Amino acid sequence: MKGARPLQVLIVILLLAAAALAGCGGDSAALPVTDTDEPVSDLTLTIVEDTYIEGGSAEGFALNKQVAGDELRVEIAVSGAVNLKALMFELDFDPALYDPLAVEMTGALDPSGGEIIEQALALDKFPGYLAYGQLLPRPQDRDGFTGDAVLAVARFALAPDDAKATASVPVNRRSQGPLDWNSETSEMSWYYHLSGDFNQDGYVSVADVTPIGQYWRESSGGGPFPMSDRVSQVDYDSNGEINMADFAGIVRYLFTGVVFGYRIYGSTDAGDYPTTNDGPNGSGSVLLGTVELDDATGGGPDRKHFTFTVEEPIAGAYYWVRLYDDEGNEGTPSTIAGGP
Ligand SMILES: [Ca+2]
Ligand SMILES: [Ca+2]
Repeated sequence: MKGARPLQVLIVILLLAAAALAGCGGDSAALPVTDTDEPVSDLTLTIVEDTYIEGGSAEGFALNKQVAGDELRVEIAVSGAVNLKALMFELDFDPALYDPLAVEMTGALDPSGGEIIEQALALDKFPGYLAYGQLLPRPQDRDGFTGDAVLAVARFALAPDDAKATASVPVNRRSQGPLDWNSETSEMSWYYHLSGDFNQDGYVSVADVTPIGQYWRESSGGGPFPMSDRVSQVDYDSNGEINMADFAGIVRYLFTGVVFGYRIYGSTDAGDYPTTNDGPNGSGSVLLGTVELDDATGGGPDRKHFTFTVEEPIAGAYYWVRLYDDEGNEGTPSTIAGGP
């Protein structure tokens, strides 16, 4: 169903698709479909790789679209699923035509009626883009869905919006981490801090829903998790438990990142440390080197960790590191370390 075809042709196709799904376990109720002269342009569905977490697979995914009054209803259907434990997708659409209202799961992913984690991401600052994830809690410990079903329904108002924004390096306070300086070895070290980037790939996206599911309901037993443990990165609000509240990190910082790594700065004057998270380094600061995200130790079950050795340290100098992106923009600095 590509291009702006006459709507009546489209509706016939949609009804056929809905009928086929109804016989295959899809449980979504049919909405009354009304004629309209509004053009219906395509939505582009991208299935995110984490859909296939823990051995899940599927033959295919399809969008089934219906226009009902001034609302567009889009079913996301899977066919030939085997042991499927998640559905994560991105939808790109023309924001001049569609304004997202909601995405709702059908419950089909768990036929036993158990809990399903879900999160929809459609933000005013990123028009034309919607991301959504649902997954079974702790997918590593259980079986998934097998068969054909409608897994989610997205609803859009037929309404205008603005242009899509681009990704940016983090400049938020929550992305600030502590920097350690060892004056004996002239080595600095720090843990990865990019708020919302729970899978530590340098970018906040719908795939960051997955670690929440993997650590679902995990508790520290009191207080924050140890910073060396990856779960501390997933615990957005640092309350020592992984739950719904931690989705806020993805919602708040969606598209933050595209991070290359860290730039390492030094100065003999503490006044060169940036005064704001997006502010410049002082004129006396020196770029000592860079560390790429891929240079980290850790990853997997551990929080990413970085080290940098200063070749010719100056006694009493101050140090800090900053994330930077592919355009050279610099983000939130670490805390300042060193000094007399
Ligand atoms: Ca990420
Ligand atoms: Ca938490």
